[in-house]
Amino acid sequence: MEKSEIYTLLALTAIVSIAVSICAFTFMKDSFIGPQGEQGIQGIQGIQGKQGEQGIQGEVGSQGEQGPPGGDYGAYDDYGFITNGGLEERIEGQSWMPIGWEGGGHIGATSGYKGKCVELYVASYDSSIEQVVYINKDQAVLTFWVSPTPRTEFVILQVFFGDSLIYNEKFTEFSGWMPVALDISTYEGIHLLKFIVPQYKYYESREQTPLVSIDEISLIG
Ligand SMILES: [Ca+2]
Repeated sequence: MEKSEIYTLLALTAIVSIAVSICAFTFMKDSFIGPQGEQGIQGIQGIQGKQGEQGIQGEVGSQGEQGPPGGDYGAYDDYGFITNGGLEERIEGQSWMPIGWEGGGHIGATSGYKGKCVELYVASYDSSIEQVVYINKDQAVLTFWVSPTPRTEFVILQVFFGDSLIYNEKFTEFSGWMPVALDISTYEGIHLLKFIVPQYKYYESREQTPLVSIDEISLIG
């Protein structure tokens, strides 16, 4: 054999050997591992929605009518036959006693229905305010505002006109300002008008004492 023929034979042998190896590998691979699936195509992203149109703004309302002027309150306002029925000004040196009134007991003052008001507290003694009124009629109407604060107890408010008990109310729940109107049969002359929170014999001093607030006392004939 010539030298060139030996080279050719060797080359052919190598080629056949490689081909056989590739075939064998491919055969084994196909025999044991399935073909890999194709990757899916990614979906198309949706189109973004349009923003809605802005609503039309409503028309501007017309301006309301002006309210009635505020009531007068302050020093020495007399409500009918009552002196200082608003309980506004205090007697100097007696911080809680309004001018025109007398009384005693456990009395306070705070913001009222209008301006200031008087507070009558429950105690082991009466808390009261009173005023002598002159009436030139035989019929009269007493009006006032009341706000009870019984706390966890109760609180009683009584109103005397002379010797007559004309109002007697036991409050067991707090209330904001409530109006009270009482018709009074009377006669011309002087009379004692008295607001009283009676003593409570079982009273024990507490942090939060029950009380009744009174404001804007008016007596007209
Ligand atoms: Ca007042």
